[in-house]
Amino acid sequence: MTRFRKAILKSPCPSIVNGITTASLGKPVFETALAQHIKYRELLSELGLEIKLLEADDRFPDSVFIEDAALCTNQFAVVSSPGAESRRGETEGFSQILGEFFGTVYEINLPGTLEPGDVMMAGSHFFIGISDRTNHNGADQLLSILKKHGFSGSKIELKGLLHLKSGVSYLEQDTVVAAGKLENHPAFAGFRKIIVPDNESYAANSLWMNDTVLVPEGFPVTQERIEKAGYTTATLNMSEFRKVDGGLSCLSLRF
Ligand code: CIR
Repeated sequence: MTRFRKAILKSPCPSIVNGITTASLGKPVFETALAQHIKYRELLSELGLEIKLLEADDRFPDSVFIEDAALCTNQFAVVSSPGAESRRGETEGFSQILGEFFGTVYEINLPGTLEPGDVMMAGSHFFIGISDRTNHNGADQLLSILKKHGFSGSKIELKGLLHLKSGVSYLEQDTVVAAGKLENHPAFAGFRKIIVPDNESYAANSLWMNDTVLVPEGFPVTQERIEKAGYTTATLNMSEFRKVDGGLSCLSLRF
């Protein structure tokens, strides 16, 4: 089973109010986002992770969603190639930052795009969503890196989802929590499934963190189903990040 020891986070910046969004929940309040980010960081520390916190970068409204800038595995890291134009510069300096932790750091290069919100690691297999942000070229670059390290991967075409992990998350123990069309997707046929009701679809982005599953606050049915499946849960208020389409996994790189 995967166990995480470290996480890299990036503080939210005041320009988060201009983050890309499809939600109609209003603009995030920066101070509240900051307070929620601190709670997230404290919870990860309580769960035993050593945290490296990167400074906020107001040039990039979505840069708090650091998950999309890199993919970290137990053997290597990959600097991503964001598909959203306004996010392209977010990966600047990441080879060096990741080099502090990893002996091998790869890069995905244009015209390939890959946002790791589209990458779901399930043991030694990586599911890669093909979305508006991740194209086949980017996914193929990642697949060949994975192969070199003895990992496998497969692509999943997405419709109507920002990222793969907006609709499904791997909770270890051969279990996924899934919403909407992904519930019955053949790619997940072999997994135990925890189904997210339609009105709680945001909670499909729940996050396995060693012995605890983080669930966004306010999604009681999903939380109860995750607990019934045998997990301990903890909740975090994600209201401000949700306003700009961000979920729990987006706020950290874990390894
Ligand atoms: C975006 O649209 O790129 C951001 N507003 C939200 C990114 C969410 N990231 C993720 O799911 N990994």
